[in-house]
Amino acid sequence: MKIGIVLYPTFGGSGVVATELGKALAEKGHQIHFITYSQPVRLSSFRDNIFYHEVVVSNYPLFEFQPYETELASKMVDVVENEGLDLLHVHYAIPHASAAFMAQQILKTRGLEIPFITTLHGTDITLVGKDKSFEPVITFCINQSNAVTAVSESLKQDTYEHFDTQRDIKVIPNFINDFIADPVAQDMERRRKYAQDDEKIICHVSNFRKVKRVEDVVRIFHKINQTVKSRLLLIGDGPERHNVELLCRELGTCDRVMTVGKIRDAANLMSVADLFLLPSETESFGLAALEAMSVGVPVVSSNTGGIPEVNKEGFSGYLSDVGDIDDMAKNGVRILEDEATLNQFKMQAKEQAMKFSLARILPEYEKLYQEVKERF
Ligand code: GMT
Repeated sequence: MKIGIVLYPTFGGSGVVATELGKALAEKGHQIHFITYSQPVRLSSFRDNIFYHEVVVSNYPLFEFQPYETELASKMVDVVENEGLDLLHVHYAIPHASAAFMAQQILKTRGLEIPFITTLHGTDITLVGKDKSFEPVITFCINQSNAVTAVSESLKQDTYEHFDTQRDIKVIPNFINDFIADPVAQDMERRRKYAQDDEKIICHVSNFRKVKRVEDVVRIFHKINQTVKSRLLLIGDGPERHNVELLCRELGTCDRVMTVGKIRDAANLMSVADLFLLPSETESFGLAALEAMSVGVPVVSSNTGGIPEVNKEGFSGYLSDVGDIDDMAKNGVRILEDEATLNQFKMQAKEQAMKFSLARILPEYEKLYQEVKERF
């Protein structure tokens, strides 16, 4: 099939999933056309069957706000017409689904019919979606999409709760392509760049937004470090970084905390870690936790949103109430305290992640594409 994928090209989970999905589909022989405003971060090199169409927004002085949605819809029309696409798959409701709807209507007037599938990723429903000013557009987009998917059962329920829709929402979880071969064996030389042999490495990856509660990460680490000598590896960047650095200074932990900023291949670096922390306020899925598990890193997380569908209590890690720093620290120590327990959790983390392997999830998308195409 010829598929147009519309996404946010950034480090965020929705962009990562959309890009990895496109790459995997291209490898299976589908022709993939990414449509977005800059090259997706996970699309680093040229590959067969992959095309990238950049949406350029004009900077006309009249526009106080640049009309991205209009430019995006126009680009979709252009790509569908000239590349002969079979369907559009948009990741994130706004403005991608609304632009897809507009493109679909424009194409109809030109004698072309194309279905679009919307994948809901979370913040479009749980955070942005709760902002009532977006509600009419999101409800409309959900109802007008030719198929809707959500990345977790929890997100599906949230969608029904916040929006006036009865339509069928198919849950297709996020996935992982690469798994570490042996979760227990660590590259000691590489590990020594971050910690001494008698120290554990605790890790967190996010966009450092409020919702991630990165200050909780620092506090949990600080408590664990009082029992188990460890280092904290922070990957990513965002609005809370400064506050996090201030907190490290206040707690006197700066010399044990490394903030490496945004990196393309976080999972590769995460493989040096022994524990991943994800204490988020809300999380529709928690792709970062799944990535950690895929490289054999157990997870201590909050029990909110879709996280319990990914992180299994007492198996791949532990879950606590949002903000319960003491419980999370206690669970971290439980995992890290002795080598046998840690190694068992590492193996189990990988085992749990394998339930979300690309090989399992990709056919679900392909089946949906076929169904939508036939139905349309
Ligand atoms: O977490 C973010 O702030 C980024 C956001 C995004 O839109 O990329 O992530 C959301 O989608 C990811 C991929 O499906 C999920 O793994 C994240 O849980 C979800 N974030 C939230 O729900 C806060």
